[in-house]
Order: sequence, then C-alpha cells, then structure tokens
Amino acid sequence: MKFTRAKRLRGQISIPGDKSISHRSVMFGSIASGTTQICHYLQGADCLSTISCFQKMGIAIENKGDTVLVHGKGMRGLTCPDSALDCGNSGTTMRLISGILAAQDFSVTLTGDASIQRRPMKRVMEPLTLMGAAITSVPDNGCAPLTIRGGALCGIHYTSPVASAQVKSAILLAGLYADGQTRVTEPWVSRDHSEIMLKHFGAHVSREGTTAVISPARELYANKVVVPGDISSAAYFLCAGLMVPNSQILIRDVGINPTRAGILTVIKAMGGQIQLLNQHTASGEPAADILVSSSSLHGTVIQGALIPTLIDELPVIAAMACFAQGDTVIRDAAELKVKESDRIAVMARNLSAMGADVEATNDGMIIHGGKPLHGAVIDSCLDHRIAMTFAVAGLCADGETSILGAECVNISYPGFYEDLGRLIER
Ligand code: SPQ
Repeated sequence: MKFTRAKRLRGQISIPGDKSISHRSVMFGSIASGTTQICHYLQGADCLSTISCFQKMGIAIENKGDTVLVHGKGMRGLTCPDSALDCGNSGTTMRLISGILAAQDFSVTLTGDASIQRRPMKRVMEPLTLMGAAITSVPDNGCAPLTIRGGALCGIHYTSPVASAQVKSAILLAGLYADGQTRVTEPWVSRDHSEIMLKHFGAHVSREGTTAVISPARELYANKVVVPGDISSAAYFLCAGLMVPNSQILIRDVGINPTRAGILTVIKAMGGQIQLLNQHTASGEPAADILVSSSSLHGTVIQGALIPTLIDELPVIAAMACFAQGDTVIRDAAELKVKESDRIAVMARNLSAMGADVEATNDGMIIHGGKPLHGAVIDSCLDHRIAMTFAVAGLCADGETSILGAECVNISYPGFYEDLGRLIER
C-alpha cells in the first residue's frame, strides 16, 4: 500500500466491532447455557480464529456476518478436538482459551503462527499450573505450541508482575471452575471487558483496588451482546483527524470503557480537540460518537496506570507525537516488546526512516516532535498496528510512504484502507 500527503480528512465513519469484546463474547457464549446473539462481531482474522477453535470443540456457531449466534453447551459442554487448536496470530485467543482448557477433562494442544510462537506464555502457564492444570510448552521455551491437560482446580490469589488483561482473564476463567474464590492482583488495572461480560452472563465478579475477584460458578447464562466499535481501531482516525490540517471526522459508536480509553486522556493532554457525543451503554460497556478536529498539538508524558489503558494505541500515539511541538515521553511500556512485533524497536526504526527524531528506551520511547516527516518504505513486520500507524503517518509526510505486508490489517480491521480512503480529500 502506498500513501501520500492528504489535503484534509472529512466525513463520518463507523468502526468495526471491538476485538477484545468480540473474542470474549464467543468464548463465554460457548460455555454458557443457551444461545448467545452477538451483534457487530468483528470479522477480523483473530476473532475468526476464536470462532474456529470453539467450533472444533463441538460448539455450533453461526457466523452471519455482522451477527453471530453461539449455541452454548454449558460449562462442561466442550468436547476434545481431534487436532491442535490454531489460534493464528491472536494472543487473546491463546491466553484466554488456556484458562478455560485448564478445567476441562481432556488434553489439547494450542498452536498458531510464527509471531504467536515467539510470544511469552509462561505468564499464563504459571498461574494456571498453580491452580492445578498441567501445561507444557512443546518447544520448552515458555512459548507455544502449548499442551494443556485440564483438571480439578483450586482458587488462588495470584499477584501478576504485569498489568495484562489476558493473564487476568485466563485466571478468572479458570476461577469459574475452581473450588473457591480466585483473586488476581495487577500492578495497574488492565481492561475489564472480561469482568463486565462475565457479570452479564451471570457470574459473580468484583474489583477491590487493582484486584479482580471471582467466585466459582455452576452455570453461565447466554445473553445478547452488542459489541461497540473498537477504540483501538478508532485510534487511527482520531490521530489522523488531529494531524492532517483542516480535518473533521465523526467516528460513530466507539467503546469508551475507562480501562481502554487512555488515548482520549492523552489527546486532551496534548491539546487535541475531541468531543464525545451521544454517550450510551451497551451490554455494560460505555460507548459514544467522537468528533475530532485537526489541532495544534504539544508533547506530553505517558506513564504508569495510564499505560494499560492505551497499550495498543501507543504506536499511533508515537507517530502523532512527531507532529506535536516539544517532547513526548512514553515510559512503563516494556510490554510493547512482546506484542505481534517488538513495537518499541519497530516504531523507532520506521519513524526514524521517515525523518523523525525518536529514541527507543527500555520501556518506551522519547519523541522529539516538530520535525517534518518524509515518505519511506515501511516494514510492518506483519503487525497490524504498525501497518495502520504508518498509513496515517504517510498522510502527513512529503513524498510516498510504502507499507510492506500491508494486508496484515485483516487481523483486526479488514477494510481499513478503504475506510481511510473514503475520508481523504486531496
Ligand atoms: O490478541 P493480541 O494478539 O495480544 O492483540 C493485541 C493487539 O494489538 O491487538 C496485542 F498485541 O491486543 C491485546 C492487548 O495488548 C488484547 C488484549 C485483550 O483482548 O485482552 C489485551 C492486551 O494484551 P495484554 O497482554 O496486555 O493482556
């Protein structure tokens, strides 16, 4: 894909469904009793991997496009698949399913693509083993493929070294099957979609400070889930609207759960003009339309408890910071190194190739803003967030920006380039 400078961005856009919420709706619907209707399900490759994993475990799932019907078979209704479950590129699929498989009375192997086989899985292996599951990393390096032999589980109080919704959710899901209460304490609160949706399905979940608490459940009850637009996908339009002069975009129906919406805080701190309109709640998740207008931006510091609330948006925020006056400092974000790519190294390398003044640090980046960018050849490293970030950066750079491996956006946003193209005026 090639991008050149845009004169302005104008118009309205509806964002595809939230990836995190879509995954959870199929997983929880599969172990609930009855039929769960999911509206605005994300048809990205990651969420299709989740559907196919549960189909292989005997769950009837009808994917009708925007609507998905999951005919749940209850907490003990999954059957042993006849071959390994393929999680594709999706960390969420692999880590959350591990929590459910930890309690099943069969043995399963979880595998996926080259990227997922490099991502750390010890973070879920360790707590689930403490609860009673037997989990091995087939290559014996703490990475996938993983073989999980489920069993009787005991409730634990686990203190996680990282703020990770995937770790927390895996433990909470196992906790549904445990013999007593399960608690997960994190350094900072990570996204709480699992807690919200588990309650929506009848589970007893609460939060005490940075600790999530779940009680064992006999049954989950199917429910309708309306998935809001994904704020991580909306982020590209938010940043593009702020960066490209004379722009105004109305982004419709975006999830603004406070544990996900840190980008809105950062935009305000940088002097960006955004307005939240039509605020509402769907299936327990807050959502709104967001009106964004181009703005003159200044640098800021992004750190601490804010980081888990915008972890996936940091690549595009870093690109936006190149167009802000002064320095933007990102710290406490070492987790970026273990995503689909090492997002610190890949961002620093690609932004530098476009002429930006960026320093990679151990746990983030320092961006010295205000230097004009020029086009370059960008290696996405097959990381969807990197490809989308540089499509946006290319709209504000002199010359041509080419993105290699651009099709990886299908992981979370099929149709991204078409949607962006519709807003561009030249
Ligand atoms: O599912 P995957 O591959 O881990 O996807 C990413 C992404 O950029 O889309 C991370 F690479 O999002 C994660 C996110 O970073 C999705 C997620 C979730 O749905 O629970 C939680 C975050 O990961 P973590 O490791 O902090 O729990």
